[in-house]
Amino acid sequence: MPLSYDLVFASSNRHKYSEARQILGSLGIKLGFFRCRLEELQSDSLAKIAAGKAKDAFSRCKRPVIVEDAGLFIDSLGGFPGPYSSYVQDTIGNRGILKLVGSKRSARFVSVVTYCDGRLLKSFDASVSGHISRRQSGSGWGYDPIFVGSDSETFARSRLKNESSHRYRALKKFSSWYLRTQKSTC
Ligand code: ITT
Repeated sequence: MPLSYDLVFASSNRHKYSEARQILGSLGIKLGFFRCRLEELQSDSLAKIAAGKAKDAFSRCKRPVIVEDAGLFIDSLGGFPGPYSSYVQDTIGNRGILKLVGSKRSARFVSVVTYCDGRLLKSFDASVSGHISRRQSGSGWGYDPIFVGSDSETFARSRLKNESSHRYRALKKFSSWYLRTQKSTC
C-alpha cells in the first residue's frame, strides 16, 4: 500500500506534531507521526540536541524523518530555561517561571528542525521574539499561556501562532529546501 505521507515527524510531543503537520500541510508536505521518546544529549546547544535526536529517530524508523528541538530563552534569566525547557515545564511550570521573571520580560522561542535520511543530516533554525506575560492567559500547551508574540496575545490565545511561531519559521526554511531537493531528484 502506498504511504499517505512524505516523511515522518518523530517526537513524544503530540502538540509539536500537530502544529508541524498543519504548517507543512499548508506548504504541500504530508507529515506522518512516529511517536517515541528520543535520546536527548546533555548539551546547551539546541542544534546538537536536535542532531542527536534525528540520528536516533532515523535508526529506529528507517525512513526520512524530521525532529525538532525547541526552547524558551528569557533574557532576564540569562536565557533560562533554553535547552532545559521541557524539564522546567514539567517541574516548576508556568507558575514557577512567572515567579522568577523580573521586570525585564523580553524572551524568545527558538526552534531547530533537523532532517535525516541516513545519508544527509541537515538543520534549519529560527526564532520569534516576544515577552513573558504577567499572568497566564488561555489554555494552550507548554509555555503558550505565558509567551506573548507580535500580536500582543499569548500564543495560547493567538490565531496567528502557526503563521508566525519559531516552529513555523524553521519549518518554512526546511520546506523550501526539501521541496527543491525533491524536485531535483525526480
Ligand atoms: P520531543 O523531544 O520528544 O520532540 P519535547 O516536548 O521534549 O518533545 P523539546 O525538547 O523540543 O520537545 O521541548 C521543548 C519544550 O519547550 C516543550 O516540551 C514545551 O514545554 C516548550 N515549547 C517548545 N515549543 C513550544 C511552543 O510552541 N509552545 C509552548 N511550549 C513550547
